Amino acid sequence: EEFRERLRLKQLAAPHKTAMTHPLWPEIDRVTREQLSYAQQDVDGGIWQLFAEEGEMKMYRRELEEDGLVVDPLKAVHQIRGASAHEMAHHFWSPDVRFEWETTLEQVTVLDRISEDTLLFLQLHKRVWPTAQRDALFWSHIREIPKSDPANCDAHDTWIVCNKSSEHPDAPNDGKCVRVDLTICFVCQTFIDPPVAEGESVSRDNLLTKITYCSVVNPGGWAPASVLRTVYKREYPKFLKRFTQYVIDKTADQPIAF
Ligand code: 6CM
Repeated sequence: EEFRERLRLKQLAAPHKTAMTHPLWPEIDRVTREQLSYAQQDVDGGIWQLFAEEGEMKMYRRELEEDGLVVDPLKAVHQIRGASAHEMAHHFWSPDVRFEWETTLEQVTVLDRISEDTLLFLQLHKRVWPTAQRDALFWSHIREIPKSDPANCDAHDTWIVCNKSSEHPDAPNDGKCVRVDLTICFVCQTFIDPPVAEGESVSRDNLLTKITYCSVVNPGGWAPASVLRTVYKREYPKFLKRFTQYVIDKTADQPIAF
């Protein structure tokens, strides 16, 4: 009796510090690794079509339809100065600041805290005329890639946020809203550039962060291809520019968080 009580208390007092003991963990771990390797593949293979370019930011897509719905995979690369990979990834992941940069949202609910680094989100997005309103239910996991991992290459550090559609009994897909199916990753690597001399400290002027953003979104129900492609073409560049500038401004006078 006492053992059971202690065990329960232990589970309550020390919930998953990492997501490793959660039933979703095998999927979270597998998809995050897959997305990291997908993000690191070159875009110069000929299958990617450049559709937006501004400064260092380049956005590519592949036209793809499934059952008549546009699911165009998107891959964007960008480079910014003045903020670290961890700062970029943290602000992309954290629900606390989402409304400060995300403009397509009406409502965000954190349905579950799977662990310190993994949340389950329900997001209600703005309606895009003339289609039905969409929502998205997904887990969102943030992690640093160990320095020893070959995926780090010559970077100072590497961080990833991976978002993947999921399910939860509190928000069944009951048809009241059209639910999108998404797989999204946001990968950032800090480079110390220009390098600092031995014994000198790194300032924000030495931070060069490379960003890769990949997304595949199935709209989940009828939506005219031309409307979707027009919205994506406008909204994705807007998102990446706005988001990166937001983090640069927000962190400018703070100590660097690696
Ligand atoms: O990745 C982005 N945002 C993350 C945090 O919100 C998260 C979001 C995924 C949503 C994926 C798109 C769902 C499509 C719903 C309809 C779009 C409405 C546009 C309304 C325009 C007024 O991963 C950035 C997502 C940037 C989307 C363009």
